[in-house]
Amino acid sequence: MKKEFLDLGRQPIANKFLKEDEISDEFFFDLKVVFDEETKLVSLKDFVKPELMFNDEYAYSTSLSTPMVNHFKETAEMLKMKFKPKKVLEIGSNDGPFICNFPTEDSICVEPCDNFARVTADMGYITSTEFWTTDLSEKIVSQHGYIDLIYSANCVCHIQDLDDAFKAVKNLLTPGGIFVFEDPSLLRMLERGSYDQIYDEHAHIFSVIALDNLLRRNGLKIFSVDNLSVHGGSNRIYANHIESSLVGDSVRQSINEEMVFGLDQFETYQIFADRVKKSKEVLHRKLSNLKHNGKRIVSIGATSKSTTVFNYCGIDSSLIDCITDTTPDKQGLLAPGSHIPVVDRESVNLNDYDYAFLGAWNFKSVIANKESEFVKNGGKFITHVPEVMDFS
Ligand code: JHZ
Repeated sequence: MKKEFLDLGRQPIANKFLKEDEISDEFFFDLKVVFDEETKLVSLKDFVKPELMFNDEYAYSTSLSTPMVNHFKETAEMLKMKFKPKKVLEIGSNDGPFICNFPTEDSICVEPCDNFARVTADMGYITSTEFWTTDLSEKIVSQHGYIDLIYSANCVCHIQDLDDAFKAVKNLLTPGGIFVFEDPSLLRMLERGSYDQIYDEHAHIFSVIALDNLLRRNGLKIFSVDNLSVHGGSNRIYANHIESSLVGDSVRQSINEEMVFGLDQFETYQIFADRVKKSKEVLHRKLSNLKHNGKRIVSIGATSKSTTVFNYCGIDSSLIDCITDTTPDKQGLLAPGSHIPVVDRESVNLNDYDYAFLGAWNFKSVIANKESEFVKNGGKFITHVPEVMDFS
């Protein structure tokens, strides 16, 4: 049975930045979150049609983020060294920062956002633009054979039908093959109060407990877990066929840590929901008071996460003048739902502002280093993670 614990209100497509004339047709849905008593999986109550989110206008380009490019290079090198894969497939390859570390002739990309699929196809990789399903995995087996490393980052949690997705992996893996995927950690989200990990694309936020249940019922099992710091705390899961005997200590440790926190109990989520409601009130009050006292506020990073925060907390351009973002495809457009203008960082003098809200709080230290001049001149950052606060 699925039990609802959190209502984040009416929300738009988190990565659909708008032109002025698109405002009147903007799509909104109810962002509610449920806990499944049987599998312990946390998911959105109502999913958004994948085509509305993942299409040829998808704005999030991984290659524009230097820390993430480095992360994927290191990950690829580590996997090559440890597992020596001959054939690799990536689910949700975006613009290729992971797959570019593997030879074109032995690697396959799956990427339904056409704008990014074209990038990896131009790099020479076979790229399917279909969503990841058992049908697609059967086609790949018949055309290209079995795969010994299936990798995916920040994409499995986007897949609504996980049973089908995991069956598709099972179909395609060689008997000794491995499935490695990383997504935001539910435990870190609950610890940090980072409810903004929840938005349309994140159909689920994973605990290791829930993944173990779901993978096992589809003939796979987890043999190792790495806790990562990226994206505000993620888990990298290593899975293989259920028949293989290996299960490392990291799996038991992660599950144990989650059990101690209570991730298998509905009450834990009710406590989290109360914290989220309080965070909303405090953030709105803080920004309103600052504005009332004549302070100017900018936001840094037009993230999917900030779409959730701004729409849930009722923050718009009456409180925040603009959002700076390094992604050219977001600049000159309006942020989803809040309609706060997104501008190039270079077009803004941060010294004109008193406060900068961290939409990309996961890059807090990178941004604080880059913007040390702003702090020297008396500027302060605001974040809502783990609590609403300002700092310099
Ligand atoms: P970032 C995306 O979420 C979407 P988002 C997706 N659904 C997902 O799962 C996660 O990633 C993993 C900008 N920026 O990485 C660049 C600056 O402007 O937190 C990006 O637009 N200045 C696939 O959108 C954004 O902030 C800077 O100095 O929440 C960061 O987005 C830096 C460092 C970034 O992901």
